[in-house]
Amino acid sequence: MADVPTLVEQARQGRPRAVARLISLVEGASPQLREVMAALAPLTGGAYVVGLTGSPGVGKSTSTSALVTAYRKLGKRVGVLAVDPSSPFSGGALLGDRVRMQEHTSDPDVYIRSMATRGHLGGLSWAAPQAVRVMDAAGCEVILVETVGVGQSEVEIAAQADTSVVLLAPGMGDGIQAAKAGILEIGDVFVVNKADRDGADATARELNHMLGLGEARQPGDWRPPIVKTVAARGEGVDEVVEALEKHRAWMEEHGVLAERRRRRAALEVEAIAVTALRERIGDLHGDRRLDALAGRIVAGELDPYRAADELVEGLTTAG
Ligand SMILES: Nc1nc2c(ncn2[C@@H]2O[C@H](COP(=O)(O)OP(=O)(O)O)[C@@H](O)[C@H]2O)c(=O)[nH]1
Ligand SMILES: [Mg+2]
Repeated sequence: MADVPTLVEQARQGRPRAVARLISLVEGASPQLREVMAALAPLTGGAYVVGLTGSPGVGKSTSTSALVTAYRKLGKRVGVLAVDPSSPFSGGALLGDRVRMQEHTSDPDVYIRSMATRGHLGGLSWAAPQAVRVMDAAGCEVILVETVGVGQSEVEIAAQADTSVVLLAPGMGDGIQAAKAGILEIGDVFVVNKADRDGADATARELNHMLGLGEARQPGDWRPPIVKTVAARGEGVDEVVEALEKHRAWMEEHGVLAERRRRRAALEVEAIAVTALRERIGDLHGDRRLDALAGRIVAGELDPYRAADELVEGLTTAG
């Protein structure tokens, strides 16, 4: 068993090993998580959380690393969470990320963590926000969350970041894909990376066109900027930081930041509650209650909706 009060105190002082231990407790869904989160709650809320999403290979890790460099120049303490929804923990993609992050691994003011979510019930939805909380409590002023934009995950990242950055690159057919995936709606800042390659201008133009076709904007609404970068050489990265800071200022001015954080907290609670309920339903498989309900459905005495109601009532009252 971990000594939670000591770990929390050390994390609060910014000790990397304590931060790492606490995130391991998150990842392992430790029974001590409740104690950890209770202790961390009053220490959180100071971090600005930026999500980076985009297709594999677009340059998210390279951009993240370049953003770390830029924020370190500004003297900020930075957290990086690379969430991979598909690969196992020691997967190749994460190995590549580790290489790209190498220059920061000896910096005591940078916390880097890769997190695989495959095999977690509810996936990214509950684990990543708790890891973000740990980094937040450890005094990270900026937390960069990298994830692949597949399926639901870009929606999830939008829910858990203060600002969402969507990355595209020329020649990846990203324009059309982006529109299909609904990725245009979630981007607060768009980055066309690999601007050293042919087609970057065309991609930016196409994107600009598609953004312009969206719903009519009110004066004062946020118009997502498009920034061209060569992340591999750090070019354009200061402009990305500038766009992020502008978006953050705009959100604060319009009450959007507080609103997003409330929505994020609500989703966090929901994810934890749903996971807990699912676990209890799972427990019931070896239980006579579900079996008895199933028997009554087969016998025509009960319909499945009524049975589900009874099951849920049983779950929430049985404690
Ligand atoms: N030409 C070019 N290559 C880049 C640039 N940024 C990243 N890359 C390369 O693209 C590949 C994928 O980058 P990575 O950051 O791992 O992408 P991720 O899968 O989105 O995290 C790597 O080989 C990078 O070196 C860039 O600005 N220009
Ligand atoms: Mg990556």
